[in-house]
Amino acid sequence: MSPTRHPGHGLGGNQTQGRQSTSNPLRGAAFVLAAHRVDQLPPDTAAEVAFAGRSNAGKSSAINALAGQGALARTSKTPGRTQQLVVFALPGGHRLVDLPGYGYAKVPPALRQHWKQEIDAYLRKRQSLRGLVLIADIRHAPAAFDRQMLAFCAAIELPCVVLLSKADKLSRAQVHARQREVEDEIAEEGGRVQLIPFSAPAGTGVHEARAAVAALLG
Ligand SMILES: Nc1nc2c(ncn2[C@@H]2O[C@H](COP(=O)(O)OP(=O)(O)O)[C@@H](O)[C@H]2O)c(=O)[nH]1
Ligand SMILES: [Mg+2]
Repeated sequence: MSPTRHPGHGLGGNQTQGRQSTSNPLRGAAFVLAAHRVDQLPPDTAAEVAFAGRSNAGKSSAINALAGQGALARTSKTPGRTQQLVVFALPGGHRLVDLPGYGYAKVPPALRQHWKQEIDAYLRKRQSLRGLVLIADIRHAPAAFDRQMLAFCAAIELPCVVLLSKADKLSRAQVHARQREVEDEIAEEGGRVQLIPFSAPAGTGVHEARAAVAALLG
């Protein structure tokens, strides 16, 4: 299968560069392509930050909140919809990459294996990759695959930012308690990890997460 390109978007054309673009470095993000294999990605130049997480964790919602755009990445109430590597270009030539969501039971085993291999190859080989943003529902213990991602990042010394999503579902006290628990739950995977309680609808952690992504991109 060949990568799909959106006709209306591209590296050059975006109309969102207004006054706000100076305060939000991710504001001008624009869809470039959706790939089925790592070798279909754009040239491995400049800097890239990848977004990973269980299906339905809130990955697309987080990308939209960070970019300050309502419908940049497609959100869904149906888990398992995004089974592609979706690339967004930033005005400065850097990129955000939405990795396929994992852990969705209804994905056929062969396809799941395909994506496991592609994510693995992507993390190992992508020279422009500067960091990973892992999105995990604050209410749940990190999944086995979340832990594998964290351990993998630690092993290759890739900085990792964990967005503890759906923080609006908990009280402020519960959010703080869960943050400390997750710190313990992921401690054994090691590595440089920044934890940020996050809510797309409430805007919690959005500025902090944007700053973290911008810092990774350099
Ligand atoms: N309450 C709440 N719901 C969220 C949040 N982020 C995502 N959701 C909802 O969770 C579902 C999955 O979100 P989506 O961004 O598509 O998840 P993805 O599969 O990880 O990309 C959708 O119904 C979203 O509206 C959040 O921070 N708070
Ligand atoms: Mg998604």
